[in-house]
Amino acid sequence: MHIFYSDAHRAHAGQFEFFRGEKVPCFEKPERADFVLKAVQAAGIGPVLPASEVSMAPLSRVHAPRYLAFLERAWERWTALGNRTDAIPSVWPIRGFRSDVEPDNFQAQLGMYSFDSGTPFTAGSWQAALSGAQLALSAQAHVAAGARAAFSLARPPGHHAGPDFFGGYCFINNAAVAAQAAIDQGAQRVSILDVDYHHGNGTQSIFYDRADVQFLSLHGDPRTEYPFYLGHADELGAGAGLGFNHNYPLPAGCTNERWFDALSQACSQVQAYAPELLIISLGVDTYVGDPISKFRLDKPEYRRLGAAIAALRRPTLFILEGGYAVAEIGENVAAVLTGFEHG
Ligand code: OKP
Ligand code: ZN
Repeated sequence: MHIFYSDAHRAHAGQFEFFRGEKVPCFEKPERADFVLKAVQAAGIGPVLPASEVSMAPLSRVHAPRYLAFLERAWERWTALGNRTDAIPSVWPIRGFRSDVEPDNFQAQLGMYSFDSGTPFTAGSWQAALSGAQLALSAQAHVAAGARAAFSLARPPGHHAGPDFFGGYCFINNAAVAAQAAIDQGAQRVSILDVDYHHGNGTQSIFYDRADVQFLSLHGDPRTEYPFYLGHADELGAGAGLGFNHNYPLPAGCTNERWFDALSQACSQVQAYAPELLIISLGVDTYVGDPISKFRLDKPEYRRLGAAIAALRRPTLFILEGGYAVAEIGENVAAVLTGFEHG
């Protein structure tokens, strides 16, 4: 399958994040993409192509225009205030505050458009995120033109980014943008299957009241795992979207068989929905060696995952999300794609 890739991701390189009150190096770093690129090339997955000329219109159909406008200008405004470090939010309008009035203060706006302090906004964050969306759209266009599958290899990831907020290392929801593009081109049903360790709260929020995009996520139980405030099994969708949202929260320590049991439940739902396009939010932070996650999937399971996805027999778009065991994420991503190609 074709791999869509650009070096533009390198421009997003946070200086640090907070971990239990300490400044630690960012887990979501450029080397992640380097290892994935090297591994998919070594595995002979397919040609590596740059982004094609695609309409970016789907962006403002999944994200609020004022949110995108804020991100586009954020670095320039932040540095004009005399700052040299990454911009990190420190105040948020939670319950009881107003969200209809946008404050003028930059830090207050940064808080309005985010949900955590772990997602540094840097000099190149907007350009890198935009490039990731363009790669996802290029991969979508390739599948729409008849390819069985494509892989968008980009960072930062996207599945925590919602209609008007960033967080969880994500700014633009690449999977949602690609799904919207397919819908805009005439598709009636798109499924997004999120296998990242963390719940795809942004994707869920974007499509929660819609029947044209089915969302399914296997993830660490939000009672104990980030992003904590969404991802429970009783979140089934709302209004026209009721019945099209499926969460599979799993306990810390979850091993191969339990995870694959949940996957097969999700796959049955995909089969029943019969989507014209299947998008995989491909995070490999379910790996036993991942430094920030608590599932225990072993290496051979990634090939098995690829084969299970292939068995759904749908045009398939793989979008890179998380995975922080830097040396192994490449091998595990390549194993999923290999399992798919041979499945
Ligand atoms: C992004 B993706 C680690 C705390 C967790 C946020 C995790 C975001 C994961 N210091 N911080 O879903 O892989
Ligand atoms: Zn994750």
